[in-house]
Amino acid sequence: MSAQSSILEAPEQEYILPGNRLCAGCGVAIAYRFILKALGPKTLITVPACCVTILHGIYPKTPVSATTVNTTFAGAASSASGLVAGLKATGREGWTVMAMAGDGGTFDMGIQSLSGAAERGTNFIYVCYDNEAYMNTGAQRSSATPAGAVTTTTPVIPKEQPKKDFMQIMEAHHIPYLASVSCAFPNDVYDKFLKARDIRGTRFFHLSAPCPTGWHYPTRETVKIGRMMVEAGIFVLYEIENGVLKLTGKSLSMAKSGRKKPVDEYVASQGRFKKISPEQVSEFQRSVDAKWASILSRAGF
Ligand SMILES: Cc1ncc(C[n+]2csc(CCOP(=O)(O)OP(=O)(O)O)c2C)c(N)n1
Ligand code: SF4
Ligand SMILES: [Mg+2]
Repeated sequence: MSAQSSILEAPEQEYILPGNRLCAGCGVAIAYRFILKALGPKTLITVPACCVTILHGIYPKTPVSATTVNTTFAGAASSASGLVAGLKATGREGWTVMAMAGDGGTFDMGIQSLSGAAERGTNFIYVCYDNEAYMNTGAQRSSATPAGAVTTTTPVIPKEQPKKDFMQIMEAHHIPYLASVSCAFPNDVYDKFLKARDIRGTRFFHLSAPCPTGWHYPTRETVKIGRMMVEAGIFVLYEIENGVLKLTGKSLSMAKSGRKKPVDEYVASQGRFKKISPEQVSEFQRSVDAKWASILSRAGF
């Protein structure tokens, strides 16, 4: 990607009006605002059951000024496939179809419809916003929850299994564009969605979206926590276009400077890690370091 846009270069047009039902400090809303600015007015959205359904509100009132389908939990990609087919059948051109689903609705429940749509090369954007649990129903563990986190279904012994590497799964579908983005870096979000809008075929985004309610940190710290994730290499900002991986933004400057923070400060910043064992922290650091080294080597560092 060329030089990053300044946040001030994003259009003034807002597609999410002030006032919605998300928790204070929710990370999803920051990114969603810039996603919609990048995609523009000819965007059709489909949202399965998740916190973003709550943002969209109860029919007929909504703070989002884009036409949206509220679909079944596992059905985001099949619903998007139907929208794409409908546009084609009725001869409507120039529209972007986007599915906006949570980690539960993607890593777990929606994986089969997403895999099918990606294999067919369906012309749409799929966004998995990852708050690392089933938050809308009270923070149950998902396969995106990191090891060491307490959730309402791992309340005594924290989750033991590591987070699923979903980008690798999506890359195996050989789709033209995949990217990771964080709500703490909205200019990176804006630039990547602007680029993805004009690519044809299945485009996949993994969006890191810290959640004060489920991660147990003060609502004012969402951006700080999101930045910590990137600065420790826990969440790496990159894009893969036709198989070529490029680091972007903060992750690119970290690779150039050779500086990466340890995971300790991140772990200590959230109540969900209050029962993590020293062995789990060491394993967390080891797996982050291994992944960082492998991404750096792929990016030519
Ligand atoms: C088949 C089915 N099972 C369970 C539910 C209940 N349900 C609604 S939202 C949700 C959690 C969604 O988690 P995720 O996709 O991670 O999104 P988040 O709530 O974290 O934004 C669940 C379990 C449902 N709507 N449909
Ligand atoms: S539970 Fe988390 S992701 Fe859901 S609205 Fe609240 S802060 Fe946002
Ligand atoms: Mg979730």
